[in-house]
Amino acid sequence: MKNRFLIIVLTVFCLFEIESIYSQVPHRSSINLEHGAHRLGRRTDSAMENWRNYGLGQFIHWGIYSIPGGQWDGKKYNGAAEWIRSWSGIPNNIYDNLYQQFNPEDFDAKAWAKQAKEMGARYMIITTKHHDGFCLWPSQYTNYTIANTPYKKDIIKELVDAYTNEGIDVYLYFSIIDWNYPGYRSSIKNKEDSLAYESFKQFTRNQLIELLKMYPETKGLWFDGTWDAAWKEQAVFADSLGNELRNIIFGLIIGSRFRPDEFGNRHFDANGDMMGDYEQGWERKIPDNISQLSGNDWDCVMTIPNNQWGYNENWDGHVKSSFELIEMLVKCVSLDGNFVLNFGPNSKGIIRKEETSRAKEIGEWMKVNNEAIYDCGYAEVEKQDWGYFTQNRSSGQTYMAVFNVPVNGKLKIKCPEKKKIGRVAPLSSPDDILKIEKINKQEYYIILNDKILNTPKVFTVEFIDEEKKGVNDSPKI
Ligand code: JFZ
Repeated sequence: MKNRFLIIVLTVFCLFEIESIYSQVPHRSSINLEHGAHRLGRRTDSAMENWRNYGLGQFIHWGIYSIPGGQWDGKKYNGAAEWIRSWSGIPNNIYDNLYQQFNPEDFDAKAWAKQAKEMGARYMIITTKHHDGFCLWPSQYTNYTIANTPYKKDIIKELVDAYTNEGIDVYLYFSIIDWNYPGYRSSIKNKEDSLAYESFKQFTRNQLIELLKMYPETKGLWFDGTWDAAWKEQAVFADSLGNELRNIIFGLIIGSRFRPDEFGNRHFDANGDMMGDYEQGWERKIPDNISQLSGNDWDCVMTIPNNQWGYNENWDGHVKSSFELIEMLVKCVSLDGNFVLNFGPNSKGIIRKEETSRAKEIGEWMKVNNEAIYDCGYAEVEKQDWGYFTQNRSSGQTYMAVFNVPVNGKLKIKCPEKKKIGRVAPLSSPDDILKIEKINKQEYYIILNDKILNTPKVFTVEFIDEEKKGVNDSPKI
Protein backbone atom coordinates (compact mmCIF):
# COMPACT_ATOMS: atom_id res chain seq x y z
CA MET A 1 0.00 0.00 0.00
CA LYS A 2 2.74 2.35 1.10
CA ASN A 3 4.78 1.40 -2.01
CA ARG A 4 1.89 2.07 -4.38
CA PHE A 5 1.44 5.46 -2.84
CA LEU A 6 5.14 6.19 -3.28
CA ILE A 7 5.03 5.12 -6.93
CA ILE A 8 2.08 7.41 -7.63
CA VAL A 9 3.80 10.33 -5.90
CA LEU A 10 7.01 9.68 -7.84
CA THR A 11 5.19 9.37 -11.17
CA VAL A 12 3.33 12.63 -10.63
CA PHE A 13 6.56 14.31 -9.60
CA CYS A 14 8.33 12.99 -12.74
CA LEU A 15 5.55 14.22 -15.00
CA PHE A 16 5.81 17.69 -13.50
CA GLU A 17 9.57 17.62 -13.86
CA ILE A 18 9.37 16.63 -17.52
CA GLU A 19 6.76 19.31 -18.11
CA SER A 20 8.89 21.99 -16.49
CA ILE A 21 12.00 20.90 -18.41
CA TYR A 22 10.15 21.08 -21.70
CA SER A 23 8.51 24.37 -20.93
CA GLN A 24 11.99 25.89 -20.54
CA VAL A 25 13.13 24.68 -23.94
CA PRO A 26 12.14 27.08 -26.70
CA HIS A 27 10.29 25.04 -29.24
CA ARG A 28 7.71 25.58 -31.93
CA SER A 29 4.58 24.08 -30.59
CA SER A 30 2.04 22.78 -33.02
CA ILE A 31 -1.12 24.32 -31.65
CA ASN A 32 -3.42 24.81 -34.58
CA LEU A 33 -4.59 28.40 -34.42
CA GLU A 34 -7.10 30.07 -36.68
CA HIS A 35 -6.49 33.52 -35.26
CA GLY A 36 -2.84 33.38 -34.32
CA ALA A 37 0.01 34.82 -36.39
CA HIS A 38 -0.76 34.70 -40.12
CA ARG A 39 2.87 35.09 -41.12
CA LEU A 40 6.19 34.00 -39.66
CA GLY A 41 9.06 36.42 -39.97
CA ARG A 42 9.09 39.94 -41.30
CA ARG A 43 6.91 41.54 -43.93
CA THR A 44 9.09 42.19 -46.98
CA ASP A 45 6.85 44.50 -49.06
CA SER A 46 7.87 48.08 -49.85
CA ALA A 47 5.39 49.70 -47.41
CA MET A 48 6.96 47.76 -44.55
CA GLU A 49 10.48 48.41 -45.80
CA ASN A 50 9.63 52.07 -45.77
CA TRP A 51 8.42 51.75 -42.15
CA ARG A 52 11.54 49.86 -41.11
CA ASN A 53 13.75 52.59 -42.51
CA TYR A 54 12.13 55.57 -40.75
CA GLY A 55 14.48 55.51 -37.76
CA LEU A 56 12.81 58.45 -36.02
CA GLY A 57 9.15 59.24 -35.49
CA GLN A 58 6.95 61.64 -33.55
CA PHE A 59 4.02 60.67 -31.35
CA ILE A 60 1.37 63.25 -30.48
CA HIS A 61 -1.09 62.80 -27.61
CA TRP A 62 -3.71 65.48 -27.90
CA GLY A 63 -7.24 65.62 -26.64
CA ILE A 64 -9.46 67.31 -24.07
CA TYR A 65 -7.25 65.96 -21.25
CA SER A 66 -4.98 68.85 -22.22
CA ILE A 67 -7.55 71.19 -20.58
CA PRO A 68 -7.11 69.93 -16.98
CA GLY A 69 -3.42 69.27 -17.77
CA GLY A 70 -2.96 66.81 -14.89
CA GLN A 71 -4.87 68.76 -12.21
CA TRP A 72 -8.38 69.64 -11.17
CA ASP A 73 -9.80 71.88 -8.50
CA GLY A 74 -6.34 72.75 -7.20
CA LYS A 75 -5.44 69.08 -6.74
CA LYS A 76 -2.77 67.19 -8.61
CA TYR A 77 -3.54 63.87 -10.28
CA ASN A 78 -0.69 61.42 -9.80
CA GLY A 79 -1.12 59.36 -12.96
CA ALA A 80 -0.52 60.16 -16.62
CA ALA A 81 -2.43 63.33 -17.60
CA GLU A 82 -4.40 61.61 -20.39
CA TRP A 83 -5.85 59.20 -17.77
CA ILE A 84 -7.33 61.95 -15.58
CA ARG A 85 -10.92 60.97 -16.34
CA SER A 86 -10.37 57.73 -14.42
CA TRP A 87 -9.53 59.73 -11.25
CA SER A 88 -12.10 60.42 -8.55
CA GLY A 89 -10.80 64.00 -8.31
CA ILE A 90 -12.76 64.97 -11.40
CA PRO A 91 -16.39 63.83 -11.81
CA ASN A 92 -17.12 62.06 -15.11
CA ASN A 93 -19.92 64.43 -16.06
CA ILE A 94 -17.58 67.39 -15.72
CA TYR A 95 -14.85 65.71 -17.74
CA ASP A 96 -17.28 64.58 -20.43
CA ASN A 97 -18.38 68.19 -20.94
CA LEU A 98 -14.92 69.71 -21.17
CA TYR A 99 -15.08 69.38 -24.95
CA GLN A 100 -17.46 72.33 -24.94
CA GLN A 101 -14.48 74.47 -24.00
CA PHE A 102 -11.96 72.90 -26.36
CA ASN A 103 -10.80 75.72 -28.58
CA PRO A 104 -7.12 75.50 -29.53
CA GLU A 105 -6.87 78.92 -31.12
CA ASP A 106 -3.10 78.78 -31.46
CA PHE A 107 -3.04 75.40 -33.21
CA ASP A 108 -1.00 75.55 -36.40
CA ALA A 109 -0.73 72.13 -38.05
CA LYS A 110 1.84 73.41 -40.55
CA ALA A 111 4.08 74.71 -37.78
CA TRP A 112 3.92 71.36 -35.96
CA ALA A 113 4.75 69.50 -39.15
CA LYS A 114 7.65 71.84 -39.89
CA GLN A 115 9.02 71.36 -36.39
CA ALA A 116 8.76 67.56 -36.75
CA LYS A 117 10.49 67.74 -40.12
CA GLU A 118 13.31 69.82 -38.66
CA MET A 119 13.68 67.33 -35.81
CA GLY A 120 14.19 64.64 -38.45
CA ALA A 121 11.00 62.63 -37.91
CA ARG A 122 9.96 60.54 -40.88
CA TYR A 123 6.62 59.42 -39.44
CA MET A 124 4.05 60.69 -37.01
CA ILE A 125 1.41 58.98 -34.89
CA ILE A 126 -1.59 61.07 -33.79
CA THR A 127 -4.21 60.11 -31.19
CA THR A 128 -7.47 60.16 -33.13
CA LYS A 129 -9.27 58.91 -30.00
CA HIS A 130 -7.77 58.11 -26.60
CA HIS A 131 -9.39 56.07 -23.79
CA ASP A 132 -11.76 58.96 -22.93
CA GLY A 133 -13.48 58.45 -26.30
CA PHE A 134 -13.17 62.05 -27.53
CA CYS A 135 -12.61 62.13 -31.31
CA LEU A 136 -10.28 64.66 -32.93
CA TRP A 137 -12.07 63.98 -36.22
CA PRO A 138 -15.77 64.66 -36.95
CA SER A 139 -16.96 61.07 -36.63
CA GLN A 140 -20.53 60.55 -37.77
CA TYR A 141 -20.98 57.75 -35.20
CA THR A 142 -20.87 59.88 -32.05
CA ASN A 143 -21.46 63.49 -31.02
CA TYR A 144 -18.38 63.40 -28.83
CA THR A 145 -16.10 64.93 -31.46
CA ILE A 146 -14.17 68.00 -32.48
CA ALA A 147 -17.14 69.08 -34.66
CA ASN A 148 -19.10 69.90 -31.51
CA THR A 149 -16.41 71.97 -29.85
CA PRO A 150 -16.01 75.74 -30.33
CA TYR A 151 -13.03 74.91 -32.57
CA LYS A 152 -15.21 72.85 -34.96
CA LYS A 153 -12.54 72.15 -37.60
CA ASP A 154 -11.27 68.64 -38.34
CA ILE A 155 -7.92 68.45 -36.53
CA ILE A 156 -7.00 65.06 -38.00
CA LYS A 157 -7.43 66.40 -41.52
CA GLU A 158 -5.33 69.46 -40.77
CA LEU A 159 -2.57 67.23 -39.41
CA VAL A 160 -2.74 64.61 -42.15
CA ASP A 161 -2.46 67.35 -44.79
CA ALA A 162 0.31 69.30 -43.08
CA TYR A 163 2.50 66.29 -42.28
CA THR A 164 1.91 64.65 -45.65
CA ASN A 165 2.99 67.94 -47.26
CA GLU A 166 6.25 67.82 -45.33
CA GLY A 167 6.82 64.26 -46.53
CA ILE A 168 6.15 62.77 -43.09
CA ASP A 169 4.03 59.60 -43.08
CA VAL A 170 0.96 59.64 -40.85
CA TYR A 171 -0.23 56.82 -38.58
CA LEU A 172 -3.43 56.91 -36.59
CA TYR A 173 -3.46 56.00 -32.90
CA PHE A 174 -6.82 54.49 -31.91
CA SER A 175 -7.87 53.32 -28.46
CA ILE A 176 -10.21 50.35 -28.34
CA ILE A 177 -11.09 51.34 -24.76
CA ASP A 178 -13.76 54.04 -24.98
CA TRP A 179 -15.01 55.40 -21.64
CA ASN A 180 -17.64 57.54 -23.34
CA TYR A 181 -19.51 55.07 -25.53
CA PRO A 182 -22.52 53.63 -23.64
CA GLY A 183 -22.06 50.09 -24.98
CA TYR A 184 -18.39 49.89 -24.01
CA ARG A 185 -17.56 47.24 -21.40
CA SER A 186 -14.19 46.21 -19.97
CA SER A 187 -15.56 42.74 -19.26
CA ILE A 188 -18.70 40.87 -20.18
CA LYS A 189 -20.53 39.47 -17.18
CA ASN A 190 -24.06 38.90 -18.44
CA LYS A 191 -26.45 38.97 -21.39
CA GLU A 192 -26.93 42.76 -21.22
CA ASP A 193 -23.18 43.34 -21.31
CA SER A 194 -22.91 41.04 -24.24
CA LEU A 195 -25.61 42.90 -26.19
CA ALA A 196 -24.11 46.26 -25.31
CA TYR A 197 -20.67 45.07 -26.40
CA GLU A 198 -22.02 43.96 -29.78
CA SER A 199 -23.10 47.55 -30.41
CA PHE A 200 -19.67 48.75 -29.25
CA LYS A 201 -17.94 46.39 -31.69
CA GLN A 202 -19.98 47.75 -34.58
CA PHE A 203 -19.24 51.30 -33.44
CA THR A 204 -15.51 50.52 -33.30
CA ARG A 205 -15.60 48.95 -36.75
CA ASN A 206 -17.56 51.89 -38.19
CA GLN A 207 -15.11 54.42 -36.77
CA LEU A 208 -12.05 52.61 -38.08
CA ILE A 209 -13.49 52.22 -41.56
CA GLU A 210 -14.52 55.87 -41.42
CA LEU A 211 -10.99 56.97 -40.48
CA LEU A 212 -9.31 55.06 -43.29
CA LYS A 213 -11.84 56.32 -45.83
CA MET A 214 -11.57 59.92 -44.64
CA TYR A 215 -7.77 59.88 -44.52
CA PRO A 216 -6.60 57.54 -47.29
CA GLU A 217 -3.00 58.86 -46.88
CA THR A 218 -2.84 56.88 -43.59
CA LYS A 219 0.04 54.41 -43.59
CA GLY A 220 -0.96 52.42 -40.54
CA LEU A 221 -2.95 52.14 -37.31
CA TRP A 222 -1.36 52.27 -33.85
CA PHE A 223 -3.80 50.45 -31.60
CA ASP A 224 -4.01 50.81 -27.84
CA GLY A 225 -6.34 49.87 -24.99
CA THR A 226 -6.65 46.26 -26.08
CA TRP A 227 -5.96 44.66 -22.70
CA ASP A 228 -9.61 44.42 -21.53
CA ALA A 229 -11.03 40.98 -20.77
CA ALA A 230 -13.89 41.80 -23.17
CA TRP A 231 -11.56 42.56 -26.10
CA LYS A 232 -9.38 39.51 -25.38
CA GLU A 233 -12.41 37.38 -26.25
CA GLN A 234 -12.74 38.98 -29.70
CA ALA A 235 -10.25 36.92 -31.70
CA VAL A 236 -12.71 36.23 -34.51
CA PHE A 237 -14.06 39.77 -34.73
CA ALA A 238 -10.67 41.49 -34.47
CA ASP A 239 -9.05 39.19 -37.02
CA SER A 240 -11.77 39.82 -39.58
CA LEU A 241 -11.76 43.56 -38.82
CA GLY A 242 -7.99 43.65 -39.38
CA ASN A 243 -8.44 42.02 -42.78
CA GLU A 244 -11.20 44.42 -43.66
CA LEU A 245 -9.04 47.42 -42.77
CA ARG A 246 -6.08 46.07 -44.73
CA ASN A 247 -8.37 45.84 -47.75
CA ILE A 248 -9.19 49.54 -47.52
CA ILE A 249 -5.58 50.74 -47.57
CA PHE A 250 -3.06 48.67 -49.45
CA GLY A 251 0.03 47.92 -47.35
CA LEU A 252 -1.60 49.17 -44.12
CA ILE A 253 0.68 48.59 -41.12
CA ILE A 254 -0.78 47.30 -37.85
CA GLY A 255 1.36 46.45 -34.82
CA SER A 256 1.06 43.62 -32.32
CA ARG A 257 -1.18 45.55 -29.90
CA PHE A 258 -4.39 44.89 -31.77
CA ARG A 259 -5.95 41.46 -31.91
CA PRO A 260 -5.90 38.53 -29.50
CA ASP A 261 -5.65 34.89 -30.55
CA GLU A 262 -8.46 32.47 -29.68
CA PHE A 263 -6.89 31.83 -26.26
CA GLY A 264 -6.82 35.54 -25.41
CA ASN A 265 -3.05 35.88 -25.92
CA ARG A 266 -1.89 39.34 -26.92
CA HIS A 267 1.13 40.39 -29.02
CA PHE A 268 2.35 36.78 -29.28
CA ASP A 269 0.03 33.88 -29.97
CA ALA A 270 -0.15 30.54 -28.15
CA ASN A 271 2.76 29.31 -30.28
CA GLY A 272 4.89 32.33 -29.40
CA ASP A 273 4.60 33.90 -32.85
CA MET A 274 4.03 37.63 -33.16
CA MET A 275 0.60 38.75 -34.37
CA GLY A 276 0.83 41.89 -36.48
CA ASP A 277 3.50 43.64 -38.48
CA TYR A 278 5.82 44.80 -35.70
CA GLU A 279 6.24 44.34 -31.97
CA GLN A 280 4.44 47.09 -30.09
CA GLY A 281 5.42 46.11 -26.55
CA TRP A 282 8.50 48.34 -26.25
CA GLU A 283 6.86 51.17 -24.45
CA ARG A 284 9.25 53.51 -22.63
CA LYS A 285 11.79 50.72 -22.67
CA ILE A 286 14.45 49.49 -25.09
CA PRO A 287 15.75 45.93 -25.46
CA ASP A 288 19.34 45.29 -24.39
CA ASN A 289 20.32 43.01 -27.22
CA ILE A 290 19.17 41.78 -30.58
CA SER A 291 18.31 38.27 -29.36
CA GLN A 292 15.41 39.66 -27.31
CA LEU A 293 13.68 40.61 -30.55
CA SER A 294 13.49 37.21 -32.26
CA GLY A 295 13.98 38.89 -35.63
CA ASN A 296 10.78 40.94 -35.36
CA ASP A 297 10.36 44.55 -36.42
CA TRP A 298 9.61 46.86 -33.46
CA ASP A 299 9.19 50.45 -32.34
CA CYS A 300 9.88 52.13 -29.03
CA VAL A 301 7.55 54.93 -27.99
CA MET A 302 9.11 57.30 -25.46
CA THR A 303 8.05 60.17 -23.25
CA ILE A 304 10.36 63.09 -22.37
CA PRO A 305 9.24 63.07 -18.70
CA ASN A 306 8.78 59.74 -16.87
CA ASN A 307 5.27 58.80 -17.89
CA GLN A 308 3.23 61.67 -19.24
CA TRP A 309 1.79 61.44 -22.74
CA GLY A 310 -0.94 64.06 -22.74
CA TYR A 311 -0.17 67.63 -21.61
CA ASN A 312 0.68 67.87 -17.93
CA GLU A 313 1.52 71.27 -16.56
CA ASN A 314 3.79 69.72 -13.92
CA TRP A 315 6.51 67.49 -15.17
CA ASP A 316 7.60 65.88 -11.93
CA GLY A 317 10.68 63.70 -11.72
CA HIS A 318 13.44 63.28 -14.25
CA VAL A 319 13.05 64.99 -17.61
CA LYS A 320 15.20 63.45 -20.33
CA SER A 321 17.79 65.64 -22.02
CA SER A 322 18.26 65.73 -25.79
CA PHE A 323 21.46 63.70 -25.49
CA GLU A 324 19.67 60.99 -23.52
CA LEU A 325 16.97 60.91 -26.20
CA ILE A 326 19.53 60.83 -29.02
CA GLU A 327 21.24 57.90 -27.30
CA MET A 328 17.89 56.09 -27.10
CA LEU A 329 17.26 56.79 -30.79
CA VAL A 330 20.66 55.39 -31.77
CA LYS A 331 20.26 52.37 -29.51
CA CYS A 332 16.88 51.56 -31.09
CA VAL A 333 18.28 51.83 -34.62
CA SER A 334 21.32 49.74 -33.64
CA LEU A 335 18.86 47.01 -32.61
CA ASP A 336 16.78 47.29 -35.79
CA GLY A 337 13.93 49.35 -34.32
CA ASN A 338 12.33 52.78 -34.72
CA PHE A 339 12.30 55.42 -32.00
CA VAL A 340 9.16 57.52 -31.56
CA LEU A 341 9.29 60.60 -29.35
CA ASN A 342 6.08 61.84 -27.74
CA PHE A 343 4.75 65.40 -27.66
CA GLY A 344 1.74 66.52 -25.60
CA PRO A 345 0.49 69.92 -26.80
CA ASN A 346 -1.58 72.10 -24.45
CA SER A 347 -5.25 73.01 -24.86
CA LYS A 348 -4.40 76.08 -26.92
CA GLY A 349 -2.46 74.01 -29.42
CA ILE A 350 0.98 75.10 -28.22
CA ILE A 351 3.87 72.67 -28.03
CA ARG A 352 5.62 73.46 -24.75
CA LYS A 353 9.09 74.97 -24.70
CA GLU A 354 10.74 71.85 -23.19
CA GLU A 355 9.53 69.80 -26.18
CA THR A 356 10.39 72.50 -28.68
CA SER A 357 13.95 72.75 -27.39
CA ARG A 358 14.41 68.99 -27.57
CA ALA A 359 12.99 68.86 -31.09
CA LYS A 360 15.46 71.58 -32.07
CA GLU A 361 18.49 69.94 -30.44
CA ILE A 362 17.68 66.50 -31.82
CA GLY A 363 17.20 68.15 -35.23
CA GLU A 364 20.60 69.83 -35.05
CA TRP A 365 22.22 66.49 -34.31
CA MET A 366 20.19 64.76 -37.01
CA LYS A 367 21.25 67.32 -39.64
CA VAL A 368 24.86 66.23 -39.22
CA ASN A 369 24.32 62.56 -38.42
CA ASN A 370 21.07 61.34 -39.98
CA GLU A 371 23.04 59.14 -42.37
CA ALA A 372 23.66 56.81 -39.40
CA ILE A 373 19.92 56.69 -38.61
CA TYR A 374 17.86 56.72 -41.81
CA ASP A 375 17.63 53.38 -43.64
CA CYS A 376 19.87 51.89 -40.97
CA GLY A 377 19.61 48.94 -38.64
CA TYR A 378 21.58 46.30 -36.82
CA ALA A 379 25.24 45.87 -37.79
CA GLU A 380 26.77 42.48 -37.10
CA VAL A 381 29.57 43.93 -34.98
CA GLU A 382 30.03 43.32 -31.26
CA LYS A 383 28.81 46.28 -29.23
CA GLN A 384 31.38 48.15 -27.12
CA ASP A 385 30.84 50.44 -24.14
CA TRP A 386 31.63 53.65 -26.06
CA GLY A 387 28.34 53.48 -27.97
CA TYR A 388 26.57 51.74 -30.85
CA PHE A 389 27.07 50.48 -34.37
CA THR A 390 24.44 51.00 -37.04
CA GLN A 391 24.48 49.92 -40.64
CA ASN A 392 22.80 51.17 -43.79
CA ARG A 393 20.55 48.40 -45.06
CA SER A 394 21.25 49.04 -48.75
CA SER A 395 24.85 50.24 -48.94
CA GLY A 396 26.15 48.19 -46.02
CA GLN A 397 28.02 51.24 -44.70
CA THR A 398 28.71 50.83 -40.98
CA TYR A 399 28.61 53.73 -38.50
CA MET A 400 29.92 54.10 -34.96
CA ALA A 401 27.96 56.50 -32.76
CA VAL A 402 30.14 57.44 -29.80
CA PHE A 403 28.57 58.54 -26.52
CA ASN A 404 31.27 57.69 -23.95
CA VAL A 405 34.95 58.24 -24.63
CA PRO A 406 37.31 56.02 -22.58
CA VAL A 407 40.00 57.87 -20.58
CA ASN A 408 42.73 56.66 -22.98
CA GLY A 409 40.85 58.24 -25.89
CA LYS A 410 40.90 54.94 -27.78
CA LEU A 411 37.79 53.15 -29.00
CA LYS A 412 38.03 49.37 -29.07
CA ILE A 413 36.55 47.52 -32.01
CA LYS A 414 36.24 43.79 -32.50
CA CYS A 415 36.17 43.00 -36.18
CA PRO A 416 33.70 40.43 -37.44
CA GLU A 417 35.25 37.08 -38.48
CA LYS A 418 37.37 37.14 -41.65
CA LYS A 419 37.27 40.96 -41.73
CA LYS A 420 39.82 43.58 -40.94
CA ILE A 421 39.40 47.24 -40.26
CA GLY A 422 39.71 49.78 -43.05
CA ARG A 423 39.18 53.49 -43.04
CA VAL A 424 37.60 55.19 -40.02
CA ALA A 425 36.65 58.86 -40.26
CA PRO A 426 34.22 61.32 -38.68
CA LEU A 427 30.98 61.53 -40.64
CA SER A 428 31.19 65.33 -40.46
CA SER A 429 34.79 65.51 -41.79
CA PRO A 430 35.50 62.41 -43.93
CA ASP A 431 39.06 63.48 -44.75
CA ASP A 432 40.23 63.37 -41.13
CA ILE A 433 41.09 59.68 -41.24
CA LEU A 434 41.74 58.31 -37.76
CA LYS A 435 44.80 56.32 -36.72
CA ILE A 436 44.28 52.69 -35.92
CA GLU A 437 46.26 50.45 -33.56
CA LYS A 438 46.02 46.69 -33.75
CA ILE A 439 45.61 45.14 -30.30
CA ASN A 440 45.06 41.50 -31.11
CA LYS A 441 43.75 39.34 -33.90
CA GLN A 442 40.40 40.96 -34.80
CA GLU A 443 40.85 43.67 -32.15
CA TYR A 444 41.74 47.29 -32.85
CA TYR A 445 41.89 50.66 -31.18
CA ILE A 446 40.63 53.72 -33.01
CA ILE A 447 42.61 56.67 -31.73
CA LEU A 448 40.49 59.77 -31.28
CA ASN A 449 41.86 63.24 -31.89
CA ASP A 450 39.70 64.81 -29.19
CA LYS A 451 39.00 62.99 -25.97
CA ILE A 452 36.23 65.39 -25.07
CA LEU A 453 33.15 65.42 -27.22
CA ASN A 454 30.47 68.00 -26.69
CA THR A 455 27.92 66.07 -28.70
CA PRO A 456 27.46 62.37 -29.57
CA LYS A 457 29.80 61.85 -32.52
CA VAL A 458 29.40 59.56 -35.51
CA PHE A 459 32.23 57.90 -37.47
CA THR A 460 32.06 55.81 -40.59
CA VAL A 461 34.00 52.59 -40.35
CA GLU A 462 35.05 50.20 -43.09
CA PHE A 463 35.30 46.49 -42.58
CA ILE A 464 37.13 44.81 -45.42
CA ASP A 465 37.61 41.17 -46.31
CA GLU A 466 40.88 39.92 -44.84
CA GLU A 467 42.36 38.92 -48.18
CA LYS A 468 41.55 42.24 -49.90
CA LYS A 469 43.68 45.39 -49.67
CA GLY A 470 42.14 48.52 -48.11
CA VAL A 471 43.08 52.16 -47.61
CA ASN A 472 44.36 51.58 -44.10
CA ASP A 473 45.99 48.26 -44.90
CA SER A 474 49.26 49.09 -43.19
CA PRO A 475 48.24 51.76 -40.74
CA LYS A 476 50.90 54.42 -40.14
CA ILE A 477 50.95 54.76 -36.38
C1 JFZ B 1 -1.05 53.27 -23.16
C2 JFZ B 1 -2.04 54.35 -22.74
O1 JFZ B 1 -2.80 53.90 -21.64
C3 JFZ B 1 -1.27 55.61 -22.43
O2 JFZ B 1 -2.16 56.63 -22.01
C4 JFZ B 1 -0.52 56.05 -23.66
O3 JFZ B 1 -1.43 56.36 -24.71
C5 JFZ B 1 0.43 54.94 -24.10
C6 JFZ B 1 1.11 55.25 -25.41
O4 JFZ B 1 -0.28 53.71 -24.26
O5 JFZ B 1 -0.30 52.93 -22.03
C7 JFZ B 1 0.39 51.78 -21.97
C8 JFZ B 1 0.13 50.72 -22.79
C9 JFZ B 1 0.90 49.56 -22.72
C10 JFZ B 1 1.93 49.50 -21.82
C11 JFZ B 1 2.20 50.55 -20.97
C12 JFZ B 1 1.41 51.70 -21.03
N1 JFZ B 1 2.74 48.35 -21.79
O6 JFZ B 1 2.56 47.44 -22.61
O7 JFZ B 1 3.68 48.30 -20.96
